[in-house]
Amino acid sequence: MKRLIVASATVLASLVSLPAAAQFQKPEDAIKYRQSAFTVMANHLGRVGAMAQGRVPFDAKAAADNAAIVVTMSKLPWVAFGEGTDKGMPTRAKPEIWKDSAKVKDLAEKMQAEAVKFEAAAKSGNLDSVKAAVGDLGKACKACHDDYRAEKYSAN
Ligand code: ASC
Repeated sequence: MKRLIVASATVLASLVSLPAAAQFQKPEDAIKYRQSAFTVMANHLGRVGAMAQGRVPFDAKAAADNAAIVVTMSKLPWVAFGEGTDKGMPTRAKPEIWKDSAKVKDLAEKMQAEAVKFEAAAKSGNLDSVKAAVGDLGKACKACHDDYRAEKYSAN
């Protein structure tokens, strides 16, 4: 039993020390992962966006819960943009992402910072602050989409 625990711990240690890119066995896995993270993030931002637009009643607790999910998701996609993940399955990621990596990193960090502010606004329970923060976060999303997201999915 003890040996099994030691062996398991060794396997775990090697897993967590692997470079991030190695968490994906093939480009398709990375693309699927980042698309999934963006999808979940957009879904939970959208729920609060609907409140900000008055399409659904403002629920401060739900807004704060959704915002916390947005913050968590906002951290996840970036590791899945490693070299060689420009193709492997249909993607809207433009090739420029891998040429302008410093610019993309900056946009990604700005978006994450806006997500943190958005969560703070949601926690405040003030609808006007939430409206402003949803707008700012949406702009940070768009800043990257404008230059780095294609209109159409690639063929593969
Ligand atoms: C969203 C969402 C996006 C961004 C973008 C901002 O809610 O799903 O992709 O905001 O539309 O312009």
